[in-house]
Amino acid sequence: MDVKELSREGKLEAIPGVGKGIAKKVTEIIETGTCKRYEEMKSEVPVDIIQLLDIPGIGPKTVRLVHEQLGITTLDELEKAAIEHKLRKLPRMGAKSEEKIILAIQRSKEMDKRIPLGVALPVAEIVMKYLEKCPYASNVTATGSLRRHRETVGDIDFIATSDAGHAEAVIKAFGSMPGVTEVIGSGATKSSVIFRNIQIDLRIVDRSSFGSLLQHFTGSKEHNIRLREIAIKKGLKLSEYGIKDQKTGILTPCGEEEEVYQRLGLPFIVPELREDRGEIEAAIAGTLPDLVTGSDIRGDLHLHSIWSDGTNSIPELADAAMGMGYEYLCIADHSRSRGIAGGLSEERLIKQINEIDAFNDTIESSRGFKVLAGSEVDIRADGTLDYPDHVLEMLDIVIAAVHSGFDQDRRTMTSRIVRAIVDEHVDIVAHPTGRLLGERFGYEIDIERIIEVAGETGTAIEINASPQRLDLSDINARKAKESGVMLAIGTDAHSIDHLGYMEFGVHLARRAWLEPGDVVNTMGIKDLLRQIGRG
Ligand code: DGT
Ligand code: CA
Ligand code: CA
Repeated sequence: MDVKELSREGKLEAIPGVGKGIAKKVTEIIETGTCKRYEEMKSEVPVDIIQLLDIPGIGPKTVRLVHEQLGITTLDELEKAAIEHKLRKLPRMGAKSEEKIILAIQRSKEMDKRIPLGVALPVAEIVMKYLEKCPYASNVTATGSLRRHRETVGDIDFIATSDAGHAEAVIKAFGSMPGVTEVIGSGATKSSVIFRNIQIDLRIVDRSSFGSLLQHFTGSKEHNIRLREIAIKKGLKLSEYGIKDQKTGILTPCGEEEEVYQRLGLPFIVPELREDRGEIEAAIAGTLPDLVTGSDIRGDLHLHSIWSDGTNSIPELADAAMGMGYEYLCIADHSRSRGIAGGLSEERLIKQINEIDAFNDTIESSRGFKVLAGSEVDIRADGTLDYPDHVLEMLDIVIAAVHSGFDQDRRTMTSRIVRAIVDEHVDIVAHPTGRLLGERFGYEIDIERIIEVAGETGTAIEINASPQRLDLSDINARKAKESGVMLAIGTDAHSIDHLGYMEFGVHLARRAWLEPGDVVNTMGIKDLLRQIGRG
């Protein structure tokens, strides 16, 4: 139910965790758009100080301390004070906390520089459409880290071809694209601009060397350096212009990207693998993985409906999933402690399970599609689960996840999650690091230990495909695979529009070297339930 309605009816206190005090403030915010106490506090505290709270390890007490004692109001001031060892002299602070703060600020600054793929992709699409309409521009292609589907990108790199003598016209059109706020640099065949706060690079080449430039600009730099070494051993020189025979001095441009690999005696390596993480060795040995693709995915395992904080009904979600060619989906609404996210009480969950059963009866025979009754069960601060065993046993799939108490230390957080994983009811552990790209680093956790225990208990680990999370990361998902742990890709969709996030999850899985057999939702429903659920 809507919070506004609850407030009108005076029922806010029915939400777990909401008492008189909070209820009064919520009603005040609904009625006036703000809250008096908040406004009072805001006027007492400098605006900038709020951003200090975003730094992990810095709580309100520390902010108050550094503000009162040292007059610090900005991140830069805090960093400076830490570097000058002024913090360690404050009560309850020491050299260690000072170091932690410096590191956290540096990580936060680094994070501000990189753009989550989910933010960059729609921007790249706008630029792509514009360039494709430019006279004289052909083969417009996004390259760089975006083409490799890295979780975050530093900038967006485009290449295109143009008819001889017309490159400059394309470069000019690029610089005058509506929305460009700055032209950083511009030459005859290349240009860099700022568009929607993102740097966009463009390089124009002749059609004859398109493949060479595409390969070069796709990177990564580390992958390219390795390729150049291989070329040198063969008496060749690889560059963005082509491959030069060192003996004859003849440069042969590659029109297609495949030719670059071919001429180096290698099989084609897909962009997602080009990070120098063993792909060159695997290519030489002929052991490149047969990566999972979007069409291998037979269902989505993590969806929210209107029963908790989603915006679509179960039939609507099922309809959309069938439209995508899926065979099943798993409804995983929040559990009872997640009051703010509309978490389901035991009674409501049981009611939902019954409705899912009834719904399956209506569609099963006709279309062979199945809605699985799952739950995204909160892992409470002590590692226990948010529903009693007899309720968990009624579910097809139990997904366990942490949503609170992020400030627990590494050991506490790890043993908290481990306790949930060893619970026999838990089938999948979701977004294990809790990171939000561009917003929040994951909490401290011993991911190797989590993977080890998941392996021992046959628990799958989720790849959360929401572009905000992409958690596990590619590196950790690969570690999981190498430890024999199965991965479950779920979109964490809160509306039918989010079902398309599966693509992000699949690309991440490919960057993690996953093959169809490593991903539980490439299985048919029977195998899936036998593998992880109650089959
Ligand atoms: P990013 O933008 O930080 O997310 O990462 P990339 O990989 O898109 O890097 P970027 O935009 O600096 O350069 C695009 C590609 O150009 C890069 O992936 C490989 C190539 N490249 C750039 N610098 C070098 C270099 O110094 N040597 C070689 N071999 N290739 C380079
Ligand atoms: Ca780039
Ligand atoms: Ca670039």
